[in-house]
Amino acid sequence: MNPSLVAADLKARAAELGFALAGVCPARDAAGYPKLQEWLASGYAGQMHYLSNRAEAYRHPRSVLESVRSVLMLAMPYRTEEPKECQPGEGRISRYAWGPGDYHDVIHDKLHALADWLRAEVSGAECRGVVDSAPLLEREFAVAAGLGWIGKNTLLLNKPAGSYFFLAALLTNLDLPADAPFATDHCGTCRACLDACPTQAFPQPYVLDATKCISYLTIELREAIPEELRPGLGDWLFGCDVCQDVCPWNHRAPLSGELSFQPRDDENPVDLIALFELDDAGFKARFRHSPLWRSKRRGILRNAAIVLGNQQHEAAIPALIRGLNDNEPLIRGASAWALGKIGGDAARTALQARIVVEPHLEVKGEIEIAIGNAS
Ligand code: B12
Ligand code: SF4
Ligand code: SF4
Repeated sequence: MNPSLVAADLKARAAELGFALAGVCPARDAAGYPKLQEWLASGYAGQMHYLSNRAEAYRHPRSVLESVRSVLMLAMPYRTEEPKECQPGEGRISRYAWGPGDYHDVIHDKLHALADWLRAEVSGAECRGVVDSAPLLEREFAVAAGLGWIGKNTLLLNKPAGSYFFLAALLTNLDLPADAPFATDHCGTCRACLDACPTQAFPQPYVLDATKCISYLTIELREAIPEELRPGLGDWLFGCDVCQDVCPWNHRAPLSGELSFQPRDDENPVDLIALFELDDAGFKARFRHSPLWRSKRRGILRNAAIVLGNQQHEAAIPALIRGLNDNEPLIRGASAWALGKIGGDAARTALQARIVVEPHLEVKGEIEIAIGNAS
């Protein structure tokens, strides 16, 4: 086995599978580990306990593959159509999530193909492909493998490719020749992402307080979204692309031809009122294979109610009254808030009727406030 040839062939295979960037770095301690600890200690991870529960595992990629010697870092672009402007009653899904397939599934299939090829090519080769969910600081290893730099918005950026790509890694026990780490930062004096963030989620450049990030609020948070952050959600139903949309390096980012990443007809943008017609079975049928499944029906309808409240969309009142009578307290609370924002007789009457039978204390409180707002 000639390691240089194996690395070159591996990268060529990765390119055929749709990975636009590929680079190798040695498996070593994560230099960003102390920063990760600092970040967790600051409370910036909020309820993402899966990060702190296995913090120790982030120290070295051997916790992902015991025999690891090299890490092949990969990037797969997902930019497709441009987002259409939302009309009242419509909401936005982040570009990475609006397609018919979940990127974890799409990329795992490709990583399996790459791993099968490597095992067949080199006897004794061990490997494991990961995307997103393993304890690996993917952006840091991507910098080490020469893929780009971490921008002030904390995402990995590459001059020609921008940042609309997923990162993935193939860990192997082979000693492959390493690429040169990316040593420069091309953000310069720009601060477009920091200034544009609707919820001011960056306490300083290169640091994100996830508890304020719309992506966290709409996808990861299982509870009510803090009231002071709700207006910042604007039209965002799931995820947020603002700090990437404004980044100058994304203006010429390449397009992806991957069918699973093209927006579904009804998801650029989404009809929010129609979402309130979906019961559990209807929600499952529509979203089971989409990234939106992660938020479950209760999270998506919570978000939809907040967007409708932000839009003060009167035609949404019947849908929100449905939400006010839903089985899920989270949906009832958000719908009450939205009705309060829209206000008027119909909204107030519905809120007053609901408070009489509302069993949940927290939601009762939300309804009382909403009645005050609606008056
Ligand atoms: C948890 C998580 C989130 C959280 C927290 C995000 C975050 N920035 O950490 C939330 C839910 C908010 C989130 C949102 C999004 N995410 Co996310 N997320 C992750 C995940 C699973 C772990 C990230 C992590 O470990 N964070 C921990 C902290 C410590 O990282 P950090 O703040 O960036 O700190 C590092 C450096 O910035 C630096 N550092 C820290 N402090 C300081 C201070 C100074 C002064 C300096 C110089 C450096 C520095 O050191 C740290 C360690 O390396 C990764 C996948 C993975 N396994 O890596 C995907 C990942 C980062 N997410 C991704 C994406 C696409 C998104 C969204 C764009 C989705 C969307 N459209 O809604 C948004 C973008 C929001 C944003 N601006 O970051 C992609 C990013 C691809 C890319 N081009 O970079 C990843 C890599 C997933 C993937 N496999 O493709 N995500
Ligand atoms: S994803 Fe949106 S909310 Fe999160 S940091 Fe970027 S601009 Fe701010
Ligand atoms: S918007 Fe500007 S500061 Fe932010 S990541 Fe892009 S280049 Fe860097």
